[in-house]
Amino acid sequence: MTFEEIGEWRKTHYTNEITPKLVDREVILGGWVRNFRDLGGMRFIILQDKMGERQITLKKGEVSDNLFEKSRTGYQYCIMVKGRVKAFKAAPGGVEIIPSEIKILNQTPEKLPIDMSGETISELDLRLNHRALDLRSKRNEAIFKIRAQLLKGIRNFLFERDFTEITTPKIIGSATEGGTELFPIMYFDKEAFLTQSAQLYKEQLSGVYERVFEISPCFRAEKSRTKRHICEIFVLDVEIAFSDMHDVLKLLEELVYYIINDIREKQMPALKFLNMEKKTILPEIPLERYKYDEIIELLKSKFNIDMEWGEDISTEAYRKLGEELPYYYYITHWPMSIKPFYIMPSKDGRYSESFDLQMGMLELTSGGTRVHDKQMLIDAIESKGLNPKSFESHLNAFDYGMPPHAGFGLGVARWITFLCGLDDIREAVMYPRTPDRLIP
Ligand code: AMO
Repeated sequence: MTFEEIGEWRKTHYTNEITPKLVDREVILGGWVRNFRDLGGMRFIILQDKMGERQITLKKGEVSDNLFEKSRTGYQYCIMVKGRVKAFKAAPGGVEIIPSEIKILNQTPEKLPIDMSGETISELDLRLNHRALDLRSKRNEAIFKIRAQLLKGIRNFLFERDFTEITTPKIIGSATEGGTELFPIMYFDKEAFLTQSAQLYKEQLSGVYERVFEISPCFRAEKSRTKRHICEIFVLDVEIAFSDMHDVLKLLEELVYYIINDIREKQMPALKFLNMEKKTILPEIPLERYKYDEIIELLKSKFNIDMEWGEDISTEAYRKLGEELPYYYYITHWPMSIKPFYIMPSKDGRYSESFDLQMGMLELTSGGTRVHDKQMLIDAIESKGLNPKSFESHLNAFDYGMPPHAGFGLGVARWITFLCGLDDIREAVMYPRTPDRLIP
């Protein structure tokens, strides 16, 4: 088989644009063979592209023998088709294309490494090994349409509210927050790190642009092999000057509402494909707010789980919470002892002006009011056993009129996992990074 060149051919439309309005028009489509059916005198190719699919119909005698022969294509062949649009109610989009020419641009082996027929879902690791192919499945089309809508919706929502999109360095000279393990890298002849969070930069920039956000990768060197953890995460970071945690709680619940509404309005077919149209529904806002102490009491009274005050909530306890509160809710006022140095203590210094946004058992977001007083920040850094010297350049920003500010960080893949009803966070990322996966 020789592979054909595209030559002068250019796509005139995406598949979704081929509607009954175009009947009798000649069009050129390009994409991949999702399915090929041979009924003897009739052959059907389902051609997919990034926007959807359409049926190419060949009837023996109606198309040339040559073309009829050439149409014998395998799963995921890359082809272009020139043909006329014909109305046909039973086909996708209510149309079919009667081809006059087909170009086979690339072939595939007879047996693909994963199921692309849509009849079964191959095992996730196998799919991830062949991700560029796997991403062409209908399931992934739905997941990543929802993800794209979510990212677009976040930007629209925040731009409408006067936020400035910032970009901050991902290569850093010293630890951002302490706590989480960092990935060291070589920066010429010096050691540097991949950033774990945009935290310090977004705080500094809230002192310039007042309302800022960034959607960017952060790197977590945790060897957590769970269905909720990955090593390269994509985080929506938001920071707002002249505000405190309560303003942020309000903004975040409005964002959650806006995004779910937007996805339901614009991506209902994708939600339906994933069987999520009755599960990914609008939350009632304001969301319920529980204090850390109330959660501890609830765990004790309902599930007889004894937690030491000041402990983080265990996975098992979160699981129970997810049964009791299977929706979006906030947990606020965490013990200061388990919060990072930049979080503002409450009036009762054992607590902090901090919160998590939960979806059932899953933590989607953490955030809070920040310390904006330099000396207080230095003391907090020391009290966490860190050295203020490593934060010198950050601390400098606090000499020049740093406003009170508050913000949050939201894990995009965690949210997609929930919105799409996925079992494993790796499905929500095009090329996930985990302790065991660096390729592809
Ligand atoms: P935190 O460390 O809680 O907060 O991260 C923010 C959100 O990112 C997601 N997340 C993860 N998702 C998948 N795999 C992981 N390993 C992982 N780690 C975190 C979670 C989490 O809620 N600087 C603060 C935010 C702030 O205060 O503004 C921070 O990074 O959804």
